[in-house]
Amino acid sequence: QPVKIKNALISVYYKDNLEPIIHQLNKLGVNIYSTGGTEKFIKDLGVDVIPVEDLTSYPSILGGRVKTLHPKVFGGILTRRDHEGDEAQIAEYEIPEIDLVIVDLYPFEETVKSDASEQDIIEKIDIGGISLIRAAAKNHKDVVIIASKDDYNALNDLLETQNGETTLAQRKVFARNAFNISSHYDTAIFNWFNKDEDALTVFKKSEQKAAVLRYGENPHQKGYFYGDLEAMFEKLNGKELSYNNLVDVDAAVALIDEFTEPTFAILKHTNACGVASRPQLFDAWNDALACDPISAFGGVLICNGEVDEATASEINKLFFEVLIAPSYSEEAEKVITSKKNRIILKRKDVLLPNKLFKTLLNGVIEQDKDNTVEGPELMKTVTEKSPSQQELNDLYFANKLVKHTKSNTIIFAKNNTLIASGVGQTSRVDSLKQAVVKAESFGFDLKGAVMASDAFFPFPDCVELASEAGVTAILQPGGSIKDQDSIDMANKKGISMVTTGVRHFKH
Ligand code: 93A
Repeated sequence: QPVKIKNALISVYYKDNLEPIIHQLNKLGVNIYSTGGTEKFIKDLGVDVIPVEDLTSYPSILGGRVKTLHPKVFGGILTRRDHEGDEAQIAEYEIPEIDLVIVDLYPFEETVKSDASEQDIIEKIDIGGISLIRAAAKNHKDVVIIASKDDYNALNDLLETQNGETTLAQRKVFARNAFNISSHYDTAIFNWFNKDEDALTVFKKSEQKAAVLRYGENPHQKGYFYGDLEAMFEKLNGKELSYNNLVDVDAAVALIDEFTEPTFAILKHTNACGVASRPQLFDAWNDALACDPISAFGGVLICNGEVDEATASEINKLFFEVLIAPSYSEEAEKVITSKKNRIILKRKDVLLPNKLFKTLLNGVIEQDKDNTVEGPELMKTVTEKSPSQQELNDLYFANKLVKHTKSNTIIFAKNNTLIASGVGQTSRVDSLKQAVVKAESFGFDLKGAVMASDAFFPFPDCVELASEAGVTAILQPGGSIKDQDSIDMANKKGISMVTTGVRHFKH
């Protein structure tokens, strides 16, 4: 149904482009109600305007915080024109029906961008204006809402061509635009409140004991830990664990728990740069370190058995960040706690959660931990040649490492020792090349080494390069449409390959 505009309420922050509309409304004989600055602007154009204070019988109070928030204003906007009860009340309280509302909100986003003070920003949270927009848009059946300058031209055209009348379809489009404006406006306010730390964090902090970390991943980022470190570790020595320490300690714990035989691992940035399993931890330490003594500098060290004095003395020669072990002999503890900054943790036996969470976009993703690692019984030989018992053992060892190393991952192992790895490269063949270069630079002979890959080979190039480097057995999940090409290459090179059917991405 066409509605003819009789009464308008105009309250705009920026007055530009409003003039032609005022003249049109004036020509159509529309009564104009308006707020302080807007009222003055209209009066200065020589057009009659009624101050909203005359309607409400209240002045603008609290420095302008309350100027249109009044039943005489909102009653006039929200009243249902064909509703008996509404009509009776409107008449009883002498409320004029307002059928056009024009608002330009306080410029909140602009104020935030201008580096204003917090108080100035808060003052720019529009209350009355946003309420006018919501009310008029809700009642678009009878009311035209213009909530932004973008709709001025459309309104002007309608006033000119339709003699002050609008159709329901037109009013509905204006209402839709209005809610676009109001939702965007509230999102901007939310984003400003949310900029330092999200509300959830504040809530959690009051509920749980959160450890305030020195900083996050970098010194300009704040960091917190929610959890109970004391339940997991007894700290024998050293400074507070940093954000990055915690991330590495988490990776170290997950890795070492793959092993039952005495094992030492050295991690940097969550990836292992040295791992060895030996009957004696002393040997495991020395052989783990030999894998890449350069990367080991400043690393996180972990083992799964008691550290004795001889091992502690060896470890003590290295500069490291954190050492984690289930126990230390009395003499070992004395040796290893002699330097004040090194963090020495005694790990307690606690069950860890089986879920992983990560924030991303505007939410959180959750997944189960990767809880499987395929041993020899789950490896399927796909080549003419089968791996030897030693190779099977080494493939198992390498598969454990693959699972805990950032994709794309290539692991070279020999005699229960990590020889070299290629980590986090964007192509698998680059990871492989990185591993070959690393192995060679630390003097390892890859002859007889095994190779494990976290995901399938899309092309036979990895198999070819590995065999040329000396690798004699390969483990991969399989599942590429070109698996056969890689198998053919292994056969051609006279080496063995097993598939596990299980991929171990870690992104
Ligand atoms: O402070 S408010 O939230 N309180 C109100 O009651 C109110 N009514 C309109 N701000 C309010 N407005 C806003 O005032 C409008 O959204 C517009 O941005 C501005 C226009 O003020 P003036 O006409 O005095 O320049």
